[in-house]
Formats: sequence, structure tokens, C-alpha cells
Amino acid sequence: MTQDPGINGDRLWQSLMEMAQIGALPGGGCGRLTLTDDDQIARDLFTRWCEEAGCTVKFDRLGNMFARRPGRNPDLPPIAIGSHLDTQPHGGRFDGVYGVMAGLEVIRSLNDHGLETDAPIEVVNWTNEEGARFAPAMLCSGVYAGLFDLDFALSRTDANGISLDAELSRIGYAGTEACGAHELGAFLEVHIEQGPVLERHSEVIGVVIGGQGQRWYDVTVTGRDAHSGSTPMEGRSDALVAAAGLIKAVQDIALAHGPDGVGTVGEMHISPNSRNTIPGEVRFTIDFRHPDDAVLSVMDAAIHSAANRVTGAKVDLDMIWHNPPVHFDTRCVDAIENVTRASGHAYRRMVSGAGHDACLVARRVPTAMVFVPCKDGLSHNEAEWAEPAHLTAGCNVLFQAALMLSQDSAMTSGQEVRGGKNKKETHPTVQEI
Ligand code: HGY
Ligand code: MN
Ligand code: MN
Repeated sequence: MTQDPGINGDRLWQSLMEMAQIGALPGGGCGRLTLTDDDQIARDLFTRWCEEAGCTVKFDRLGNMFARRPGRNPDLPPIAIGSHLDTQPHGGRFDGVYGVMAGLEVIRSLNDHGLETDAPIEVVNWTNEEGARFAPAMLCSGVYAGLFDLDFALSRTDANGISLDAELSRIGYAGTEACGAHELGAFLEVHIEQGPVLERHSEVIGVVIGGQGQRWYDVTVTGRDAHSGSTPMEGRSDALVAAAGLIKAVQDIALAHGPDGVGTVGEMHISPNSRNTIPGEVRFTIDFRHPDDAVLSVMDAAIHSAANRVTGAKVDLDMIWHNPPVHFDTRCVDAIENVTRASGHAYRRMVSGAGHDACLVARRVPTAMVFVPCKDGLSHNEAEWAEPAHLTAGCNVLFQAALMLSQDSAMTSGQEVRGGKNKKETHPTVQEI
């Protein structure tokens, strides 16, 4: 086990539990949707904690927050460590928040040990990672990485027609700095795995080498409102019956490209949603994922042909987001693997099944991730749970890797070593070997 100075696991746990009180749900989880009053309270608390730890905190036009601990050389681009504070509607206490609190714990531990780094260290909170309120997910880290433009992000609206721009202003987190103007030397994100692999193999650390690809769609099925009692079955234009066929097609397409292919319909709106009116309109979402972009294209073609086969209603299938699979920076991955090996914890290299801000930031900044197990691989569920010892181990890896990279002049001079084919890869859902 490493003899190097470590982090304070109790303090990390306390921070997580205190943050979990903001938007706490009766079932023990967290419902802290992006840019709500609860998100504002969480952001303000995060700011206070970072300032108490000696950081200066700023945020850009999209509310992406950067808490900076100075290094010896202020001209070097910072090593960033972070994730997201927003949650799913019925989220857990660890998804995203763990990465931000672990980043803060690294700062607090550097202070405890009186350690000075060459490059500055910054803790980052990315706005709207979940995409539950404003689609798509990882929207604001995506603008930072140059994958979405600013106006697209600002114009996104929630189910009540409220724009992201209006909410940023309302909670006071519409910064003046352009999103993307802030240079980063590298970005490291620690996160719960949100899948079963590490737990199944009794491993503590995932050295994450990349993320699988994903495609998101908005689907609108248009039929005709009519009386449920007096309208004969033949000749109906029932949007919900047509939608049901497409939902089954999503399931069939994912299974046909298993075990890595996954497909989900997570959100649906029925209009007029009256029990004695035939639904005239149904809107729903599709989330397809696969580690191989070519297979994602095949899944895309399959859902389009299923839509073309629908009769009795009109189908509009709109792909709103395509995020190809991403390989993380080999130097960052190797730094994480080296400190993990030194820690003595059981680990594996693996690909992430879930999307993360790191998967978008990696398009611009040398990036890698650290996973720790979560109980039953469960996430996006109030029962989400991670063992304190595992959270501590992951945060120690983050601490050591951030220290290593902050002294690595090649890294902080912006020389990128792009992601390349890595060694043994574990695909996100394949129960390998
Ligand atoms: O969609 C995702 O994978 C992430 O949890 N936002
Ligand atoms: Mn997350
Ligand atoms: Mn999530």
C-alpha cells in the first residue's frame, strides 16, 4: 500500500453526506436537477468550502465552476479534477458529487500536508452533466470542448419551456468569461462505476481508458385525438399504439447488438393524456449506446427503418446528439495506473458504459478517469451506494495522479498525447473474461 501522504476519508464522507442534504429525497437519494434552487444552494456551499480551503472560485458563461489552488508557476495550465453536482430526478448521493467532493478533498489534503505543486490545481463543477432537465447530457462540458455551440446550449428548454440561459441568470451563475476560454493542462475525474464489473470481480479501482459511444433521439408520433368509446378500432390513428411498436423496436435493436449494445426509452409525454381520448400525440426519447461507432450506425439505421414501417400515424425521428466512443489520453491513463499499482488495490482497465464530462472534455484536454465500485452496479437510483473505503481509495488515486501530472512539465506545457489503442480493454457491459 502506498506510503505517500493520503487524503482524509472521513472528511470526504462528511462532505458527501452534507451535500446530499441539498435536494434530499425521502428514499435516501438526491433530486437536485441542474440550475434549480437546490443546485444554487449546492454551488454556493461548494464555493464556500473551496474558498475556506484557500481557492479562488470563478465560473464561465455556462456556470462551469473552476476553484483554483495556486501552484509555484501561475503561468502553467492547471491540472483539473472534478465532475458534476447536478443529479437525476431520483438520483443517488454519489453520481458526480463524489468526483467534485474528491477534488475538494485533494485540495484540503494538499493543504494539510503543506504540499506545493508546480502547476495550479483546479476543482471543476460542470453544469448540466445529467441532461435530465436540459438535453443533451454533458451539455456544458461539451460546449467547453467545442462540441456544442454556446447558443445551442443557452436555448435548450426544460419540460416547462424554461431555457438554460434564463435559469443560469436566475440563480446568478451566468459568468462573464466565455465558455472554453479557460485553458486546462489535464482533466481527471473520479466516479462510481455505475455498473457491475468492479464489484463482480472484487476490484477497488477502474483505470478508465475511454467511454462508449451514444446517440440520443427525440421522437414525435402524431395520430389523431378521438373519442375512445365511439371510434371503431379500424381507422384509428392511435399515436400511443404506434409508439409502443417503436419502443419494442428499441429493445429488439439493442438485444440484437448485445451484449454491449444498450437501448432505453426513458422519457415519454402523451397528449392529451386523457383516459377516454385516443392519444393524438406521443413524444419520447431514445438512448442508444455501444463501444463501437460502426455498430451504433447500424442501430441508427435499424430504428430509422422501424420508424418508416409505422402505419396509421406520422413519425418524426430526430437525432439530437451523437457522441462517438472516446479514448482517454494514454499519459493520464498511465499515471492513474501507476499510482493504482503502487496502492496495491486490485484494479482493471476498462471502458465506461455511462457518459461523463470527461468523455467530452477529452476531445480537447488530456483526460482520464478513475472508477470505484458501487453496490450492485446500481446508479440513477436513490439506493445508490458506495463503500467509504472504496471512495477513499479512489480519492487517494486521484490525489497521487494529480500530484504526478502537476509536476509533469510535458503535461502542463500542453503537449497532448492523444488517446491510443490501450491494452486489455473491458467493455462496459461485457462481463469479460
Ligand atoms: O447519460 C449518462 O451516461 C450520464 O449519466 N449523464
Ligand atoms: Mn455522473
Ligand atoms: Mn448520471
